[in-house]
Amino acid sequence: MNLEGKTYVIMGVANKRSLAWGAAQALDKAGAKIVFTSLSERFSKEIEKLASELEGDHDIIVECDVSKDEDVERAFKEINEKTGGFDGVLHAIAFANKEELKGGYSETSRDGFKLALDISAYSLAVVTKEAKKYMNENGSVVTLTYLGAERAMPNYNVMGVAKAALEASVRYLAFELGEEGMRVNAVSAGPIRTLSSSAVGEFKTILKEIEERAPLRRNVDQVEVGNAVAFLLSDFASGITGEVLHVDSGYSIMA
Ligand code: N5H
Repeated sequence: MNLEGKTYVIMGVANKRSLAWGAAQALDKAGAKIVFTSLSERFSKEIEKLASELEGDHDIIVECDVSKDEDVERAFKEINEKTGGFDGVLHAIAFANKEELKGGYSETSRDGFKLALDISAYSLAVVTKEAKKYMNENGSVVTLTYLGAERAMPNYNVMGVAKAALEASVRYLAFELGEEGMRVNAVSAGPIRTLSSSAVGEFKTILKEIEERAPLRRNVDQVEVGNAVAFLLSDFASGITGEVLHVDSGYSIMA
């Protein structure tokens, strides 16, 4: 895949295990230019260090807190000024309070629900609103989701509800942006050990079940998710919008 001359915005790299980092590697390999957004200076430092290992020169890091409308507005304005327009955005951002990722869903607090839905689902709408002002023709937005949006899974709880809202948002945004030739899709990744999954107690059991039951009998990794993200961001996927593409060794087809 050759993406020379293309520029993509990646939101949500926390460290080298991040799925967003898998996407950065795929885009870099294809020759694209990457702009990173980071929540705070702490993450900016980590991204700077990681980006220096890539082949291309990706020196633009813009701080962006998706919980604040004016921050998203400023960040995309700044990205546009620095790049002169871009071809797509990867939204790889989610958050839920730890206490709500265990036990029963009925125990979810009102504030915890609001927070999870705000950061994990609403943020895609505001990011898309600001990004579409500056995206080039055929621009593409991609987000990350998980099977817990479609099925009830132990402990995923409010995140499952947030991902269901995120997947519905993908469809509504795809309908809206389609008129301008822009696309919106999601990649539903199989479980992968990352900073956000590091606190999950039963993670080993979840990975083992995929090895036993998924058609490919193995787990997927960041690079495989990153390659699928790069495909959806690219013109190779020009006929695909509003879609949720599973990159999960086929696990989701199984009864
Ligand atoms: C069924 C499962 C296992 C249980 C649920 C895990 C859910 C994880 C997603 C959220 C986004 C994780 C999260 O917000 C953790 C935070 O409470 C604490 N962590 C942090 O604050 C770190 C420092 C920052 C960087 O993290 C964030 N998010 O900002 C699902 C798993 C099998 C698959 C999985 C892990 C799915 C997923 O959505 O990530």
